Amino acid sequence: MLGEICRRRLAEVSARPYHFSPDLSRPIPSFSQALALPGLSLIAEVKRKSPSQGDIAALDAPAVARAYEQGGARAISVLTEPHYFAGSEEDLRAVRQAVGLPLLRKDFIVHPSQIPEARALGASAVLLIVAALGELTGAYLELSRKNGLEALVEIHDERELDIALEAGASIVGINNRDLVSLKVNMDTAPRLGELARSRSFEGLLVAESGYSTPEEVRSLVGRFDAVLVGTRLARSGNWQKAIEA
Ligand code: IGP
Repeated sequence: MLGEICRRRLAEVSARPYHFSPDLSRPIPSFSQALALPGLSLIAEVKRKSPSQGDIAALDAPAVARAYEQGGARAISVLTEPHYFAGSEEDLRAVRQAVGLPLLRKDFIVHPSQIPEARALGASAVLLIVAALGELTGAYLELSRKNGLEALVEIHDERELDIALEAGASIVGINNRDLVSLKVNMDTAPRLGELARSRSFEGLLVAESGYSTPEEVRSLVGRFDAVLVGTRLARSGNWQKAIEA
């Protein structure tokens, strides 16, 4: 699945003009500071559909983001991939205008232009997927920093953890979902989180995908700095109540 999504995204991105010069003097809220606050931080995701779930909810991105913010989320993830996730660059821009929280551009970053573009649209951070970028992860991380962005470096196995650490990632996301097979294994995040700490990783750890019950989320307290939740919140309709639970 991942290869198919990335190929399509690269074709789309490279077919349009790509000269972005974000105004780096315009301040943006810090993603890492929001994640480092005491307790487990919630990154709430604006997600309309996905390859594994199909249609999730027909969301008005800025309205949902506002509800997430009022419910206590500390950062918001906005999917900008159009075909498989029904997101858009416009969603990111609209959410930036609607809330004060730091925003993560959630996309398949496969072309350098997507980085300055993310900053110009108001993101504080970008997702870098090691399964997609491989040994280029470090170069994309550097490009992100040059464009005033932080990066959530996503891994889902030991080999990818090695690449993320080697690249100098300071925020590591562990995805319970394997993006190639789309299968979820909820042991992945705790297992690799522990492994990262045992290799003296001192940065921020984010657990990603498949969290739906309060118990599952609570099991992360003390082990992770943040959790990324999409489907469960998007489906709930009452976002505030879902976040409080
Ligand atoms: C959210 P969930 O199971 O709560 O909807 O998952 C998030 O982890 C998921 O959307 C995600 C994702 C990704 C989507 C994690 N990594 C990479 C697209 C690309």
